[in-house]
Amino acid sequence: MDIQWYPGHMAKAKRDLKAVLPLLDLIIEVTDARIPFSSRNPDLSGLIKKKARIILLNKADLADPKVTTQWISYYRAAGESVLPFNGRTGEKLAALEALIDQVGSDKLPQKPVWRLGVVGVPNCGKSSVLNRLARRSAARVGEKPGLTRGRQWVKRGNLEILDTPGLLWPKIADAETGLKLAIVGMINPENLETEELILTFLSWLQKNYPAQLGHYYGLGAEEIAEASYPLLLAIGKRRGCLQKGGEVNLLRAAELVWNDFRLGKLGPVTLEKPTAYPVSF
Ligand SMILES: Nc1nc2c(ncn2[C@@H]2O[C@H](COP(=O)(O)OP(=O)(O)OP(=O)(O)O)[C@@H](O)[C@H]2O)c(=O)[nH]1
Ligand SMILES: [Mg+2]
Repeated sequence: MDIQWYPGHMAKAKRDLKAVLPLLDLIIEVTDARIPFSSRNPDLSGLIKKKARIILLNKADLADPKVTTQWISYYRAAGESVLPFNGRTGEKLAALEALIDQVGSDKLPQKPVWRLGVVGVPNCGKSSVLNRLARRSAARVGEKPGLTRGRQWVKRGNLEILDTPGLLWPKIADAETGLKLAIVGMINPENLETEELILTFLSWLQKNYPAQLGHYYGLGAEEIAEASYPLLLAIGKRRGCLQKGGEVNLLRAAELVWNDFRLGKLGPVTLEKPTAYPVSF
């Protein structure tokens, strides 16, 4: 099921989170490294107050490593503990455990057991991170946002880890944020045509990642310099997204690009930088 973020859902997520926060000593805030700003919930800091926190830039394998480095500096400068992570492979798990140890020893020296909560917006990889830490498939992982229901504690050494409810609601402050959340698959906005979404995204990629885009689809500089509509037609034609009569099926072409992006085939892409935030599409 896809979450539409109506006020009712938001209120419920907030209620659930408020109910579990007193149980927790340490928070792992999972974000999507491709949209480190838009995948955070600005209300969280106020809710967790001075609790120990680690910010994970998850799905770092899909993000532009140069920009990830900028985000790490940005968060460190703000006094946060931050780490890039891959919830799918568990790469950097040892670094995460070391960071948990460091933050825990620092902030919770007198506690024998640290109760840790994994929180984040839909589909950012909370369950994947939990399973890595627990070293077993304790929580269900899936493509669809909002998959995890109910509360789960998992024990591991001196850690007790809570999977959910750790669902945060994305703050969709403007249309651009909505587009970014939709592109990475975090929300499924109604009234947004796939073709329109991907045309907007393509023109952003043309400006920001032209070489990667050209390389993956085998397009020349001239094609990349076209408007996004003829570019999408060119991609569709090249990839055989055709309908009866040999014309390009634009929806299929858009879905192909979207899928390629989500699988990381277009190469690492980050949609927002700490320096020039907000990035314009
Ligand atoms: N490439 C990549 N995919 C990841 C990573 N972490 C998680 N995923 C994938 O992202 C999707 C969502 O992961 P989950 O762990 O289910 O995310 P969640 O935050 O628990 O999702 P909900 O419970 O539905 O809100 C799955 O298809 C995962 O395999 C990562 O670091 N890299
Ligand atoms: Mg989950």
